[in-house]
Amino acid sequence: MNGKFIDLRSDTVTKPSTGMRKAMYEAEVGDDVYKEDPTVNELEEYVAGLLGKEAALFVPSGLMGNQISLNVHTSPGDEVICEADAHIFQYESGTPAAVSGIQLYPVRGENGIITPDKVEPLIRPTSAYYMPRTKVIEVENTHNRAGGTIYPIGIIKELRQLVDKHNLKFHLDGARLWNASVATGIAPKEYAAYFDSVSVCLSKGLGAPIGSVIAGTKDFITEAFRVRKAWGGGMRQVGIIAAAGLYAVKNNIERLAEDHEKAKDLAQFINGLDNFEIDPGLVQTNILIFKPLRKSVDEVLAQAKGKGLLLSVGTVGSLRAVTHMDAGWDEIEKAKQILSEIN
Ligand code: TLP
Repeated sequence: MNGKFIDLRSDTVTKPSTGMRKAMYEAEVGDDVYKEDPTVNELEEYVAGLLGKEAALFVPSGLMGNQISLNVHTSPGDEVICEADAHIFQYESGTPAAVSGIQLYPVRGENGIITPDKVEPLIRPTSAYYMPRTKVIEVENTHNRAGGTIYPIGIIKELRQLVDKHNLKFHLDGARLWNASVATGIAPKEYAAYFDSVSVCLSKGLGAPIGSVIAGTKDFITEAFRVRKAWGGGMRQVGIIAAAGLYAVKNNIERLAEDHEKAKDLAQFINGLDNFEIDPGLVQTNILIFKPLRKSVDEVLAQAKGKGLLLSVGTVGSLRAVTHMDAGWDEIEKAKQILSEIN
């Protein structure tokens, strides 16, 4: 809860729990620019293990995790294929172009999912020296703007075959990979096995105040470490926040199932109202995207806020609600009441 509000704008709004703060207080620290922070080292090893990768790197944000990964895989003038609603395309401030000198080639997927038949025609022929060079395919699991949809592992496998066929790299924006894993029972490392680099977040549903981790081969991480420093992301006694991340991955993954139940319950309720449109079948994890039928998005946001409920904007013309650990069942019941009063 954000003060008097029921805050469903995002799963980033959670506050560190008492247990998490205790872990932060007690964390052993050192200078991480020298790789001497034992808590950061432990977090990186732990997450590398969860993802079945050789090595990992703690970074301040999901954006930096994605953008360092893309930078390492490319040279200026190269191209990355992604879905049209991908976070790297919609919400990362044009960083691929501004910082790495690369361009994105977005392709519209179905509910955020792109399939090899849509992607392969976009891969530039290596003989076409006058075209950008395709270097990376990027996918997002779960897919934020599509409403937390889960990438079918079969499609990931097929995309990997395409990546190998064309000698590309495969990056996963796994900000909410934990949600996909809990919803399907497919282990994070099973998903991660298909990718050259994976970025996961600690500050979304897991409740840490800050931080993401990227993982890949030792060589990839060595280069990522260099880029992180070059971009001003070298951190010092940062074990104090890595401890929160470690606490989050050790304690808060399994409980995401409850957030998924809350989201499904809320989606069923919204589906029964005549002032909104939602496809409850698309609510597979903790994100709901729904359309107001009688009012504009801005009007609903304002009216809901006036009644104590914070929502955010989804895709064009739609609203977003995200369930998380700081909004329990009571808050979900109150949110339902407020939504039913919006007319
Ligand atoms: N998403 C935020 C906003 O930027 C929209 C949110 O509230 O959902 N990948 C994905 C799939 C994300 O959803 C986000 C954050 C990021 C990357 C970036 O993470 P941060 O905010 O840590 O840079």
